[in-house]
Amino acid sequence: MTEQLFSAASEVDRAFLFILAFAVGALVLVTVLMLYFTWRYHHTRNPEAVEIPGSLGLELLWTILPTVIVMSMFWFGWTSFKAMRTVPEGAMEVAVEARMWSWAFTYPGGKRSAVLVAPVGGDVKLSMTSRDVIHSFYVPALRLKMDTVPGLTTTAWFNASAPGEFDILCAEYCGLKHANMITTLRVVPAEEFRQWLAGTDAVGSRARELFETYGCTGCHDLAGGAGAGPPLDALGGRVADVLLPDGRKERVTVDADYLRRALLEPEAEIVEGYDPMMPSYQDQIPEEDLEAMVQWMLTGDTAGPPPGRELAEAEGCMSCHSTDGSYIAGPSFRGLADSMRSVRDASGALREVRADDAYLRQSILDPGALVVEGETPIMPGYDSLDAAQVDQLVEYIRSLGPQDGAGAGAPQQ
Ligand code: HEC
Ligand code: HEC
Ligand SMILES: [Cu+2]
Repeated sequence: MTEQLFSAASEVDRAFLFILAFAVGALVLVTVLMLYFTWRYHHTRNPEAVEIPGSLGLELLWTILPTVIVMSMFWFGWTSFKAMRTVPEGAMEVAVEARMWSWAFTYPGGKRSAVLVAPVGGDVKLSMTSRDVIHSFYVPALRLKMDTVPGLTTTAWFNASAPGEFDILCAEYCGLKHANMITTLRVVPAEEFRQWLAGTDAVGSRARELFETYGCTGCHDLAGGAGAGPPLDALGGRVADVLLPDGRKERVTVDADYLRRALLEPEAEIVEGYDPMMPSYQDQIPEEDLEAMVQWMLTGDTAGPPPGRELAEAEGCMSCHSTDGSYIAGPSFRGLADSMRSVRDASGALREVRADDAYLRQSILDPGALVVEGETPIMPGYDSLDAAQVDQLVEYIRSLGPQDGAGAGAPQQ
């Protein structure tokens, strides 16, 4: 069995093993008896059928024995069920919202996240619901599975005993991208959790990890120190003297575009005083990581990713929309803004519209009003978002293009 990090879950394993043991025992017993009887009561050995009028002893045995077995199974099941149902006093309540095809977690104080973060040894109560169809919240490591039902709040709780990252899955088939409905339970030490919840943890810690993963820290210091390359922290707004390939010198202000170029075509601008030894990372870093790193270099640890990006992640937009032009289950956000869209209105008439802010806003709040030609109208309406949040999302989509005029990805079914 997989790792198990919830004490109440050990009772689930016990109930499971107990029932399994009896099931295997019954299978073996019945099979052996069946073979024995076939042999023992074969008509060559037993030509005359005998009528047995009844046997009180046997009848008592096969009534009482199964009753005891079934009741003990019930007892094991009941005690483990009770342990998992009885939420301890003072548990931290996290709201779980399922939708096609993502999970969103809302913490006391309103912080939202697309991964479930929990403190080691802390009691966490989950209040779950669904925005669309029935899903099922399943964490194998916690032995915890609970349906999320639209219009209903179901609850569960856990107390994770060890730090680490564990899978969260949807265990109820819920459409096209059901298998993508996965996220992570991240169990962290209590202090780290407190910082995460307060938003004062290094948002940069993910970006910092990326700089390690991609080997940047071999040449660059992240805290202003010297290295083979310039330090990478808080570059935003700084002025850099660079050499162009033709030998001219230029002064540039460091912004997101400049940093992207520095990673993708480092030879285009060489920072004065350094050797041109930085390798190009063209096609080697996924867009998402690239963006996180660029963002970190601009602002350092103090600020997170743009609010629109965070919102889009927390609201689950990313389970259907990509940011790199690829197709998931809807048009990509890349290059979407201001491109021309073929859409059908409610009457089914086809027309061309420009994806301006008003169109993007309407697409988020009331996606059924204009459906992109060739797409299935599976996008849920996000009328629970307030105007400022919708504006953030629109601004975020706008920040993703159009850059190459290629327009958003078309469905490739
Ligand atoms: C082999 C060493 C090496 C590696 C690995 C390396 N760089 Fe560089 N990097 C340099 C050098 C040298 C320069 C300065 C010369 C230039 O501009 O190309 C530089 C310049 C830069 C600049 C421009 C800085 C400024 O002040 O204008 C950025 C941004 C940058 N690197 C980011 C990265 C990132 C992010 C990674 C990892 C994905 C990375 N580098 C990996 C050596 C490296
Ligand atoms: C369940 C999958 C799904 C989710 C989740 C989802 N969308 Fe969509 N979205 C679609 C599909 C499919 C379309 C195309 C059909 C249509 O126009 O309704 C679409 C269309 C759009 C459009 C218009 C695109 C175009 O090409 O004109 C925008 C803008 C958009 N979505 C934004 C969002 C945002 C922002 C979120 C998160 C708050 C989100 N979507 C969540 C599936 C989804
Ligand atoms: Cu699901």
